[in-house]
Amino acid sequence: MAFYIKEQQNGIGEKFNDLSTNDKNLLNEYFKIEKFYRYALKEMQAKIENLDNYCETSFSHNPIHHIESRIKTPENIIEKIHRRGYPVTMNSIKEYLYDIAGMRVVCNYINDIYQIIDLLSKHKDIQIRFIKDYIEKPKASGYRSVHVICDIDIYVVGDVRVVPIEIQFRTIAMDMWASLEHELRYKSKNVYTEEEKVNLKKYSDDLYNVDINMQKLFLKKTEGDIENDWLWFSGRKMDQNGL
Ligand code: 0O2
Repeated sequence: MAFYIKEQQNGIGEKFNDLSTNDKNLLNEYFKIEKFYRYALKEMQAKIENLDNYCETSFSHNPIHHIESRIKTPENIIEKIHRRGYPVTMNSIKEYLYDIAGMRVVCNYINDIYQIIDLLSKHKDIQIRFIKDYIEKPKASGYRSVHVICDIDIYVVGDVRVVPIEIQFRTIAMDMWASLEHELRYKSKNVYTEEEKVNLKKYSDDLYNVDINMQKLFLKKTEGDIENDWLWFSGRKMDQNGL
């Protein structure tokens, strides 16, 4: 079977030798549209960077610390389709896999996360499908982030493509915990005792308390300054902790 030529040139074609013919056919089809996920990530990154720059020039505050992005690997696409029991078809990729294009936006303060989400939701070429708020309701592991699953319109030579993206919003502290825990436990086969699980969750809770206290300090120190306008910019009303 003629496997996708770019993959062969990159020397990773062999990685797929163990896949069934159905899986290989699906990946061949998927590779034809993979570029749209990359375009979507670039467009989204530009939008979020522009928002950050606007906030810097208008309010002397950068809500965003840094941005990372990735395209889900072909192996993980196939793995997720099988794990979820979806038919091995392009339709499953288009209808059910929202996280092929994945972006991580690491913010300075918790409040920045919600402000940026509110501002993004006002873009006419972005449609939010749903939000999973793991800050309001952390996972049992202690994982905290807000996942925004949205569609972005991509204009390609006279055509409009609607491409889904999963954006994970977190603070620096949440990112620190999630990155280490991702290696240590989430994606590892290591076995954890109850005590170790409780400790990992406690470290996440401790970091959350630091986030809240840093947020309070930021609010106190910018009270009455022009920077404080940032807190009301998207029209979001916050409680006295700035959340
Ligand atoms: P990676 O390597 O980060 O890309 P599913 O995607 O099927 O696993 P679901 O319900 O669609 O699950 O998504 P969920 O659980 O809302 O979010 C999945 C993503 O959130 C993961 O992506 C992780 O990035 C992150 N995540 C969720 N739970 C945890 C956790 O307990 N610890 C850490 N460190 N990260 C978590 P991927 O694709 O599984 O992995």
